[in-house]
Amino acid sequence: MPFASQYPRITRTRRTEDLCGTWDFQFDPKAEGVEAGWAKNGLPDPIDMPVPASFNDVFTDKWSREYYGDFWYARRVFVPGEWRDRNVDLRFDSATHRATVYVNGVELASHEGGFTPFAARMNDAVRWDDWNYVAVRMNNVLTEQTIPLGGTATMRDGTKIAAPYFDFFNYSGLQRKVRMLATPTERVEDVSLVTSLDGADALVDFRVETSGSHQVEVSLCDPDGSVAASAIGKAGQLRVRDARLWNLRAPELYTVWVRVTDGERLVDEWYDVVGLRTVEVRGRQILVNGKPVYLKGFGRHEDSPIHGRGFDPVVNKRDFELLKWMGANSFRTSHYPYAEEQLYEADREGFFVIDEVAAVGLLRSTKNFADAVAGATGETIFDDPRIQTETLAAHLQAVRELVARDKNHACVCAWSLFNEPDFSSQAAVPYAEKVFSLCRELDPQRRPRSYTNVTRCRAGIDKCTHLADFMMLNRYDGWYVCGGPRIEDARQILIDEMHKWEELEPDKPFMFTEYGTDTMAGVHKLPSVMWSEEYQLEFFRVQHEVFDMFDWVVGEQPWNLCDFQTTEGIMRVDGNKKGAFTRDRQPKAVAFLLRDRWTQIPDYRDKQAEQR
Ligand code: BDP
Repeated sequence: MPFASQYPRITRTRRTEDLCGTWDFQFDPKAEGVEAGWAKNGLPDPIDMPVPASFNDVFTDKWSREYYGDFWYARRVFVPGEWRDRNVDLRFDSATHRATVYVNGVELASHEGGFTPFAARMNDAVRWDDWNYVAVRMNNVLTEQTIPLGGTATMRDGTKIAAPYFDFFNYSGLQRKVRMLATPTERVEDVSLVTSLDGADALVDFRVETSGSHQVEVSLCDPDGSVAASAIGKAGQLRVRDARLWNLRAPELYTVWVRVTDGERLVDEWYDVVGLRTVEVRGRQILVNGKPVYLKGFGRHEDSPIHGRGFDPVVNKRDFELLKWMGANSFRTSHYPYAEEQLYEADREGFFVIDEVAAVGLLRSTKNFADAVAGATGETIFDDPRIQTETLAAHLQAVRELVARDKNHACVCAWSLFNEPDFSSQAAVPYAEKVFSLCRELDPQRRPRSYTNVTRCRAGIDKCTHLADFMMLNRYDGWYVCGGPRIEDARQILIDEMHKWEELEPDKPFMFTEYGTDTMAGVHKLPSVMWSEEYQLEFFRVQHEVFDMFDWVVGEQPWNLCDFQTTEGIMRVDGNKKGAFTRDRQPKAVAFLLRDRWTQIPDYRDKQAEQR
């Protein structure tokens, strides 16, 4: 598989062609397309489908929205003859959840995993200076051996629908950009940058991989465009004097240029926009550039009406504006890697991103919406041998692709390697160790690693806390536990648990990565009841009072920024309603509460010093 984690750029040696727009589309419920020659002869009965978008919500019939199985995208692409001596690749920013790419009927590449990019090299199949037929066979079925995990429910007439092990709709399709790239055959393949600080200077260690042996030049331009440092060689160190650092909500950005040269001749050139900063966990604090931070923000989803999970720069922009209006400084990419453009935006806005791999659903429970799975058997999911082999392999590959794609982003300050895994059994430990150590090995910046701890694995039950560099808690005391009139019990349960954590993990910072209540915008009640805006306010006040009692709680990210679509069921009213904003991005009362609180809490905050 050609290397695809590098973000596509146009430079003196590289070209890109945008392939977004209208594609042909067809469902293939009998999985007959390959044998019937659809890849070569064309889709027999296609409809128009916009790319990028989830296919689901453009339809007006249920069968199409819920479609679960094989489906195809196709279009014609003109490939210029002057690209003959280049590598010409089709680059898919994502294809959910798996895809096989054909050009003129020739199978070129397959990819598994719906949230990371891949490329298909066209050269061997292409007709130069001519139109070429690109067909993509896709499939959106999830199993216990995929990341994320899911199952299948079969209806009486044999129709299959998704039974995801997670609480978001199984949106599918070509949900992000598709481009054709022309790059030199000898080219920059990979770049890794690691910043350390030396007084007012930044030291940037670099490592470059190329597909040849010509000389490599690396230079760093400051935010004004002047060269701040440069060096020759595939590895080395740049010293940036009086560096302008990337800080939380006060980012400065440099441009790194990587060139391959043959004497006077430029062989290849690629650039990236990067921020210089350090991030580490020290004692019970998370430090950016050596200063303790307090994280304020949300768990989010890539989700909006009609587009589903389709990349939408307008919705993304609105979300960043909402986050800034609230005084937030961070978010978690719950529960899958987000579009690369979102990370570049976070770099530019100075947000601390907890970058999550799509490992959600490693838990057998009805709360996890796993209709396909019987209730608690006493066995945990990690006791299953196929989880320990095939699922682990898929998980490790997802970590590889995530770290390769995102390792140079300044905004990516931590990795979330699981969402709410069932770490209650010892069998989880060797699995989790492998995931944690692979991430450490691959990340040149050695960022802090964690996972979100689920309520059923409260303090003392979870067997993997020793692996996390900091702890992330998802807690719903006051919603799933002791809701409504019992909210004071919920407060006490949470306080008791925090005291227990204090004893068990006295050296780690903690943050809350989920807490919230489903709230129907516009439902009001005095005194409050669950689902009303007043109850959401009451719940948040209680949570914040508890967080403020502990100086080692260094962040709060409620669930969720916005209401979002889920599968149907008795727990959800047209989706999950825990947003501080509605799905169309308008505030509930709690948005004002959070804004009042967060605009008072500085981004850099030494809570321990405050409470001494
Ligand atoms: C947690 C999950 C999240 C759900 C949330 C909820 O991490 O995906 O949407 O609970 O129940 O279990 O709202």
